[in-house]
Parts: sequence; structure tokens; C-alpha cells
Amino acid sequence: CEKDLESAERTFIAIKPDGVQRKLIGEIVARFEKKGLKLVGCKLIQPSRKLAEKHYAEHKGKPFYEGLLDFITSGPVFAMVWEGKEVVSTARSLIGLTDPKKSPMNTIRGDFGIDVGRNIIHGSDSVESAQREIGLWFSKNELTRSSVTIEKWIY
Ligand code: 3AN
Repeated sequence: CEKDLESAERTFIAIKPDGVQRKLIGEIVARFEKKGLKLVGCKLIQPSRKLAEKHYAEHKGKPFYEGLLDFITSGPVFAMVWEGKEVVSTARSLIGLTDPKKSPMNTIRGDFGIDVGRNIIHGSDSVESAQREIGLWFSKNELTRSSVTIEKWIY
């Protein structure tokens, strides 16, 4: 219903360099759109080491951390902000599990990935991380303000 839209939740989604190189942007954006989510900002950007370190700060010290930074900074990333009801968890369901091999079919990682170090897409894991990540990757004027579109046919 329309009341839910006043504080519409947002999430940060990024198609990683593997997904961009493999021409999966269109396929992935289509899945999010068809689910009923709304794109409120996007850009193709090759992140600096500094941005990548901030983004993955929670993984500092883990064995895969340096490799993860090398990978995410290795080429263009398609960064997006999506809006919708419970969009953080809805997006995570579309994405699937961290390890593409264990991720069910009909999820993005289950359908397109094999390797955990090349898992195609990132999605924020909580509303708090989403706010932090959106702030890292986007400035306010890069995101659209709420506008009336087709919401009344979805909620
Ligand atoms: P998710 O992206 O599903 O939230 P996280 O936050 O546990 O997963 O991990 C962040 C990223 O770190 C993953 N998307 C993946 O690219 C990488 N990663 C996680 N675990 C491993 C691992 N065991 N080996 C290599 N890369 C990993």
C-alpha cells in the first residue's frame, strides 16, 4: 500500500568486474526490475583501492581479503541503488548464497557462477550496511528522489 512508500528501504547492489566483463548487466537489471524493485541510481565505476578497503572493511585480516580487493578494483563495477519494500532481503534472495556452487538455481549466483571469489554481484546484508555502502559509493545528487511510477500496481 502507499503508506509503505514513505520510508521506502534502499539497498546497495554492485555487479562486480566478472559480471560486467561477462555482459550480465542487462540480465541482472532485468531480474531486479521484473521483481518490482525500483532503480534510483547507477553508474559504471572502477573503484579505487581506498573505496574497496572501506567497502570491505569487515573482511580485513581474512585470508581472501587482499585477493578480494585486487579483484574488485580490477575493472569497472556497475554500482546501483535499488528501492522497494524490504528491498535488502528481497535483493539477497534474488542474488543467492555467497558460494555460487551452493546457491540454488534461479538465483543470480546459482545461475551464473561457479567460484566463490567470482560471485558476480554484491548486495548489502542489512539496512545499516546499505546506508553505509550507499554513502560510500554515491553522493546524494546521484540518486533520484521518490517519484510516482507504477508502485500502486505492486504494493
Ligand atoms: P556476501 O557477498 O554473500 O554477503 P560476504 O560478505 O561473506 O558474502 O563476503 C564478501 C565477498 O568476499 C564475497 N562476495 C566473495 O566475493 C568474497 N568471499 C567470501 N568468502 C570467500 C572465500 N572463502 N574465498 C574467496 N572469496 C570470498
